[in-house]
Amino acid sequence: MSDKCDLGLIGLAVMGQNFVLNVESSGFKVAVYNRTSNKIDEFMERRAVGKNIRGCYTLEELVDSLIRPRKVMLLVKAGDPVDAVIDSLIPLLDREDIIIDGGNSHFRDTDRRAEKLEKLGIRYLGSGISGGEYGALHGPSLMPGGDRQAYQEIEEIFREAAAETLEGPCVGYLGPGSAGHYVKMVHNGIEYGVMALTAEIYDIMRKILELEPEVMAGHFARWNESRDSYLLEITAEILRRDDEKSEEKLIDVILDTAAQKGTGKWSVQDALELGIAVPCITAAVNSRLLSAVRDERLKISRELGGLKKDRPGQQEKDRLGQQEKDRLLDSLEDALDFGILIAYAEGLKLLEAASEEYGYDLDLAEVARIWQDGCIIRANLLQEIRQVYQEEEPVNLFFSSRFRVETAGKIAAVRDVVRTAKDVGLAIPALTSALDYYDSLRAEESPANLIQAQRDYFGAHTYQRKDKEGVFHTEWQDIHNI
Ligand code: NBP
Repeated sequence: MSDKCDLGLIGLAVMGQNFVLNVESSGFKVAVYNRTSNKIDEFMERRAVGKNIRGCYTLEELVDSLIRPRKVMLLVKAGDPVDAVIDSLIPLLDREDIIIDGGNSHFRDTDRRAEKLEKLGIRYLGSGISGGEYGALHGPSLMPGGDRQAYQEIEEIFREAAAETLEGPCVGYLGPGSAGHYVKMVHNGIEYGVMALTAEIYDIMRKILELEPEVMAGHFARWNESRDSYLLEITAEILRRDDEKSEEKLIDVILDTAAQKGTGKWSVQDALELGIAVPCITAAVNSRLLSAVRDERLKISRELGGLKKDRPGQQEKDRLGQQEKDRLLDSLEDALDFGILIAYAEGLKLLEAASEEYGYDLDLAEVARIWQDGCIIRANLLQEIRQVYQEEEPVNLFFSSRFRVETAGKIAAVRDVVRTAKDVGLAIPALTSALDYYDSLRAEESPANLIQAQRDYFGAHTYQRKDKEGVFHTEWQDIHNI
């Protein structure tokens, strides 16, 4: 038997280390390399001890230790590091060898790299990986795209490493070029949406319902019994956790500013490029931006902050009674379901448009299947979403035969939650945007007739009419006689 390795892995940070151990545990031999060599020592002396893993201290050594055609996977920081590693690998690789970028690369970078490598005869795959540290080790959701033949050659490794559901491993070839990284980007966009919605529901629970974290945790955990959503599950766990450094709950001592690495923003940017509205996801990105300007918020809130501060005397008067609180709590459950469905609907609409524009030829039922386990947005809901796309081509996910009636049935509760929050001045942008998305799409008439007229008024952009074909212009004012 050859002592050569099945896979070479570059980048021994959180994802790399765990993914290597996962692949090795499935019976493959892996060679590893990291730019900073003490991380190789550390890994080899601790987590890799006794395993079929070879530590390599140069890229030459790594490449020489691989079975041909060589399969080299990168799990390094997205951006310039990926180009730097690829440039160092090029002189060492032969035609037909395969490079797999498993990081969160921007899809346009993936297309650029694939094009460059194709000219050299090196095959390229861009693969999204979701599931964080735990998923990388125990089974992530893998979203590969690029050279189809190359995928077939690494398929066995990916299938063994991926999370497993009754419908098979959470991996599948998604399409050419940057299809895999695009799907991962949108996965993260949806993730932003679901996280923002969950945070807004938590905010209502603490500021309007005045619940303790432990009690909120109980509600999230109960709601999650039938939903099996990873993000709801961890929300309940987070809310229960005591702080080790104080007497408080940990959630109460964590600073209220959220960072972001880019995939949410990229989803919104490309949605705008493609002319696809993703308001709930956009609101989630904006929420993080607004949370980050803490100094500005603190200054303004000193004068204007606090629920109902702009309506003095109302605070006590309008405090909800127990019955109203119970009703609101029930509404929150429906509102969260609704918001989450809209976040998925927006993401899937974006994928539909991108598939068309970039020629990915995505199978949305397969995308939903791959997201069913291993990833951050996994939830039972994805089984239903998968069935929708197996059975029909819905004009919108929320309007599919499976979700249409159910969604309409939740709307009164959503309006109740939005109204209550707005009334006391609590910002819930993701849920409000989700509701606006729904209301915009169910409106027979939009107010864009006025916008057409305004554009024609100041810019002679012309307008279309309801009653006649063609384009029209009105001389709204006689500019020569003003
Ligand atoms: P990081 O994104 O923190 O990257 C650290 C790794 O990149 C280290 O191995 C580092 O080597 C290497 N690196 C850098 Br930085 N610059 C380099 C260069 N110029 N040449 C070679 N190597 C370089 O690691 P991560 O959190 O494990 O994530 C890896 C990828 O997976 C990223 O694209 C990330 O966005 C994506 N991802 C992460 C998660 C997660 O939960 N963390 C989840 C899903 C996807 P060094 O040790 O020498 O500095």
